[in-house]
Amino acid sequence: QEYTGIKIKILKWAPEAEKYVAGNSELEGKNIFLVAATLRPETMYGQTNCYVGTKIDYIFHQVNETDVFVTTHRAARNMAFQDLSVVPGEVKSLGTIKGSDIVGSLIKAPLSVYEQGIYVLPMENVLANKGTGVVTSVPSDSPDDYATLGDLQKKPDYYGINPEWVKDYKPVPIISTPKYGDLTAKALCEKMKIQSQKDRDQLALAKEEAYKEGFYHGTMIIGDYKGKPVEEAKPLIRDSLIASGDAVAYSEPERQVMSRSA
Ligand code: ZZB
Repeated sequence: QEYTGIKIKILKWAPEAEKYVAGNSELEGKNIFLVAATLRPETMYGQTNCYVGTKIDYIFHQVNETDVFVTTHRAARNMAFQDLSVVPGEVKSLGTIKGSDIVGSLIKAPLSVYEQGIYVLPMENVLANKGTGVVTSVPSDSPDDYATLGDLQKKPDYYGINPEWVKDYKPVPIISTPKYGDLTAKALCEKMKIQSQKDRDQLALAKEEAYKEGFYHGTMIIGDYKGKPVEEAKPLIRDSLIASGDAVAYSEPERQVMSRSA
């Protein structure tokens, strides 16, 4: 699986994370990024937040002289063999943190129209054994992200979040498809009567359909490749994110990827 690892900057850590980072001398002066693995780099304009699993352990690992990535340990190990470790073939851990301690951090995601910053939020279905365990959220085009953001907006107390972290964040029209208009995920969730992130089976179907429709029939309606088919824009946006230093290539051995049906 060939992912794009999106480098998300920290503008302000949540209190627990702040305490941890401030007390860790190895992290001092380093550029720390949450790294989200995506298959849809062309959707990065529409990022409204980023999800972590509250019970997942993340590690701070040093990828070069200046940069530290926050991912699952499993992703760090894969990255160590892909030129993404200061010690080739080895993970250089500078510490660990629980997802729940990162929730509420204010971050800056490359290309997102929400330039003032977006928040790290909890998602129930983040898989620890896929990607980096950090999932960037594009509710306009990802049904899972749309359903989860809806849950958080409807029941902030239940999910233990501050309503301010979700209140002003709406799905952004970024891709137009003939079947579903310019908010594909919203249209699909409504059509399939998906109420929440707990509707796993329906969400798996909606995701499949959103992928297909977006990739084969989508047109960019925002950004440098506005007017171009998604199929053409996708590799161009990926290359430009990597060239600007805002993303890295990250691939994952097939056998490690948990399949949808597993
Ligand atoms: C942004 C995005 C925008 C994504 C979109 C999808 C869509 P797949 O297809 O099953 O391999 N993801 C990445 N890592 C995880 C994880 N650990 N746990 C749960 N979800 C994860 O899944 C790849 C996609 O699943 C990734 O691409 C990421 O969300 C999420 F408009 O990144 B994506 C129709 C999908 N649209």
